[in-house]
Amino acid sequence: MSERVGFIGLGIMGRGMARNLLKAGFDLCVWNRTPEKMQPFAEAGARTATSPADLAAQSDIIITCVSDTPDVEAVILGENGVIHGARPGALVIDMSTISPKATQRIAAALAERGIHLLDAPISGGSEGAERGTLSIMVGGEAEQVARAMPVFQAMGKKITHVGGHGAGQMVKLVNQILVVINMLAVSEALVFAQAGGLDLEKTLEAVTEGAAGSWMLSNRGPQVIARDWRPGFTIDLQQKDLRLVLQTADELGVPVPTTAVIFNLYRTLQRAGLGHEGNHALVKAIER
Ligand code: NA7
Repeated sequence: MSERVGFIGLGIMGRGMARNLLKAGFDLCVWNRTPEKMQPFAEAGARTATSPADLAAQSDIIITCVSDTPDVEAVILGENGVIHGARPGALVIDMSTISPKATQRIAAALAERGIHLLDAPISGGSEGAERGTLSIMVGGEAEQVARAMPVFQAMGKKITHVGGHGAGQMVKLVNQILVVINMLAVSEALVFAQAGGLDLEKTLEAVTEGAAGSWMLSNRGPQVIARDWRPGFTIDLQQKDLRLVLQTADELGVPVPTTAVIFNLYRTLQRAGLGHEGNHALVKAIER
């Protein structure tokens, strides 16, 4: 019999991932801070919990997908957190993007109770979450990665075990450096094209299949042209990830000059009240 799965955090990413677990036939329990978001899952056959501890008491594998480091600490280690309901031998999988160092601290706190942790942050945007095609970068013990594989396969396409606790988060930060520099490239190129009087759709058509092609250009380029700022991933969360990159780079003593510039461009947009828009609204920082 497959293990019972609990899912905490039904946001833009979490809702698609949890839905794919249901579709794959997992016995699923959900909890979300704003309870209304649990309603569609209850209607689709999931159980609902009254707190993270209550969810953990009903689950063998507990997945968290919430915003930032303090939020993961709250739902796992806080009052009514997962740690107060999970049994020894349970597996917690954190799929949020948070600090690699905090991940190691959470793993140690859980290990004292005999509870396992994997860090398994994701890439692929809301589209990837809905289609079950996420890239999942996993840190933790090999035995637990093997245990989690059926769950990962219901949500993702490319699943890579990259090292011990926190290594998944480190690889996710590498991913985010690549994402934002690609985003800046798309932004700069499209502003330049528009200033030059080009037909933007034709321009995209001409360059997408060549050496300049990228996921960002194919998926976000058309959205930028349509000035559709609905988020696959919000500026606020992108900013959070870049803060994690800058903090970690500082600890490692390594320069990340372009990422630092983009961090500040996103800050400009947050100050203009655009933090809820998609990360492809970066183009607005160049247009201004
Ligand atoms: P969203 O759409 O902003 O959703 C965030 C989710 O996290 C949402 O369910 C929130 O509950 C939940 N959340 C946030 N803070 C808390 C606290 N303190 N306690 C409980 N629940 C909380 O983010 P995404 O789905 O795009 O991304 C989630 C993670 O994956 C993030 O780390 C990304 O970088 C990658 P709410 O509905 O607001 O009550």
